[in-house]
Amino acid sequence: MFIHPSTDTKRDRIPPNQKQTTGFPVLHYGDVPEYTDLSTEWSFRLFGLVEEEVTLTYEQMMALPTGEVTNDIHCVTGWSKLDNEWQGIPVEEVLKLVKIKPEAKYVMLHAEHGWTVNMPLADFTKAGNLFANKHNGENLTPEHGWPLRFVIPHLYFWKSAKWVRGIEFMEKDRQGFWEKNGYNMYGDPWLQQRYAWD
Ligand SMILES: Nc1nc2c(c(=O)[nH]1)N[C@H]1C(S)=C(S)[C@@H](COP(=O)(O)O)O[C@H]1N2
Ligand SMILES: [Mo]
Repeated sequence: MFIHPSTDTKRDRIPPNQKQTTGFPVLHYGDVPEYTDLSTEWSFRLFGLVEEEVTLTYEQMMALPTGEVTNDIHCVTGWSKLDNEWQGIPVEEVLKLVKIKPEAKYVMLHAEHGWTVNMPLADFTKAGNLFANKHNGENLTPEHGWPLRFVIPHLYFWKSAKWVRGIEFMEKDRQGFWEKNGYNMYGDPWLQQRYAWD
């Protein structure tokens, strides 16, 4: 469960230069993936700096223990959406399947169509982060990331990869898709780390 230190009033939960919305805007680059059979068209790969790589089928991924997290979404384009309930597989459950090498300090999440996003390993492994298949009790819709999206509550929402298909463990930080296009390597909404120079 993610609880931000300043949850006393809603106003204190909106970072600088953000506006609250009650809708759920859809934002991404490229096409929404379509699947006819997840058992043959989908897999989840853990690779890079691990002792042994692992590839899970959809069935194997969905058989892992589940958890929940509540967060406030802060999109770098300026909208915030409070009190989102996510259900899915906690990162810690997925990480039990591999032995991460000590030199690994960053991860790159790989999503459908080659889309990527980077973050420090220490942020990725924070309690509360999960691979979600449900939002507010309903299955994710295709445009919001079905069948599986990452959710990292403490960073801008672009770090929450939709249609996620794998985790790469890395020694050095590398830019993901939006980071190559000028977004910040880290993305703390409270520090307004929107662009590379922030
Ligand atoms: N695979 C993928 N995930 C992505 C993106 C993307 O382009 N591709 N965009 C990010 C951005 S910029 C935002 S703001 C959120 C939007 O999620 P939503 O459409 O569910 O609101 O998804 C993030 N995850
Ligand atoms: Mo975004």
